Amino acid sequence: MATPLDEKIEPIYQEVLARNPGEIEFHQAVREVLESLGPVLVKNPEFAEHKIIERICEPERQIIFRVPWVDTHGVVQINRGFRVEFNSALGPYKGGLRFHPSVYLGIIKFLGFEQIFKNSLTGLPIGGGKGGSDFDPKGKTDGEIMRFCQSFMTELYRHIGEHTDVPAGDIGVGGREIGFMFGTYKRITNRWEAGVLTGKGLNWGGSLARTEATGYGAVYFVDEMLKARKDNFDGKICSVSGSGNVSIYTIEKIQQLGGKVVTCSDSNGYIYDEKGIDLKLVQQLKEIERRRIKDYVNYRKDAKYVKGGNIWEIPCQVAMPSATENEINGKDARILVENGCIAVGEGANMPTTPEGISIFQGAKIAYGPGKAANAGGVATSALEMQQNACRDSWDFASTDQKLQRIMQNIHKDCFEMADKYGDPGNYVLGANIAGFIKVARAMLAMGVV
Ligand code: NDP
Ligand code: 2IT
Repeated sequence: MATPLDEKIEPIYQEVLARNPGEIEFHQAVREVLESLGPVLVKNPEFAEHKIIERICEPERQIIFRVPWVDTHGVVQINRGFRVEFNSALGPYKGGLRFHPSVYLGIIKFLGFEQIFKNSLTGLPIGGGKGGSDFDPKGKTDGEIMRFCQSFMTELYRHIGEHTDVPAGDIGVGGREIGFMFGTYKRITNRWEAGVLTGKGLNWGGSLARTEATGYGAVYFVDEMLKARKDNFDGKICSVSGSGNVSIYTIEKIQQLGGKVVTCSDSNGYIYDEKGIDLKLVQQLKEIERRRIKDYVNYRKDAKYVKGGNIWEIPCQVAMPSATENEINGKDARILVENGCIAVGEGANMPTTPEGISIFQGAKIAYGPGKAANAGGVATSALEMQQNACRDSWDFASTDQKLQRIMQNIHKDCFEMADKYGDPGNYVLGANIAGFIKVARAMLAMGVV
């Protein structure tokens, strides 16, 4: 039931499949963008002539390296590290690092590919890249995390830099890991180069509001989608998945805007708290004590923990998937729509399968794809780079205000582009085309490089 590709684009997609065998998440991300680009080639034949799509689908550089480290028991462990520098037409490669056992090249390439268009949508001068490792941080001591990060950076340092490639966090990488990696970079290079990493600590070059930015930004985006339908968050029952960085600040902002969040989760199960999630408790368990979400019910007796289970069966009006890719499939999307869901905003990257997306679109609910809805994180990373470049630090309120304005602009660009291309309200089309055109024009201007 996939949307057919334009006849000029189908062979490009076939070539991507043939050149990148087995990388199913990368194929999925590429296909979703290519499905939107047919009409763009009609209006801009020069993009086809200069093979812009073919070039955009091929990373500029892919780095894979060994990461050896020694665990608490003195045993040598070996992981694999990745950095895919996908596209630098708009600025230095920019994108997070993911530490999760599921990481392989196909995951990093899907994330890097999405990042190109997301970063373009922010309107800030950042190219697209992504990296990470199949290292599993769960159950590791602080010492093990530090030794892993040091080994990882011992190779990565030679590929990054404030004008070259600027990593940040993603799943499994937060402030603690960025600190260990920055320390190693500083030691090896003998440079206090703040702009080489974002998501830094607040007293050593980090930006206020970066921690909150992805979640806050995703809620600002959904708020804009609701406003476009003369609606708002007030009194809405909301479902959020995950209980990490993005989920926590998504919950916080929804609550500030008057919505009621009744779920959160981790990879083992979900919490249903009909009275509304107690965010302070989630923060205590996850940010401070690094425990599992099931412990929530030890402190909130009316809440339920469902092991395994399907979080999307809980009725809600707004769903914000904020854990990982492909967490909402066609069946889940159907259940959400049947239960009265009117808006979906993706805090995670590619959390909805192609079938799920077509169900949301068929039902004409407001569906905000990740590359638009979760762009607030990387946008605020770019604001962190701006502060680093002028050795300044801005207050929370003004940084948050810039974030809000950026999300409003992204919404406007996607909305207007969908209108212009004849499918009003289709944020997938709007985001893909608006993100693509900026990169394509820059690539054209720079010649065949
Ligand atoms: P965290 O590591 O802070 O939290 C991840 C959360 O998602 C945890 O609750 C985790 O549960 C759950 N999760 C991770 N992998 C899986 C899986 N395979 N199945 C089920 N649950 C899973 O990561 P973030 O909050 O930073 O990232 C969440 C999503 O947001 C990702 O898709 C990321 O790419 C995206 N994103 C993040 C940005 C950022 O600034 N951090 C910016 C834009 C997008 P468990 O502990 O059990 O693994
Ligand atoms: O997916 C993402 O946009 C991120 N993980 C944030 C990247 C960044 O550079 O802040």
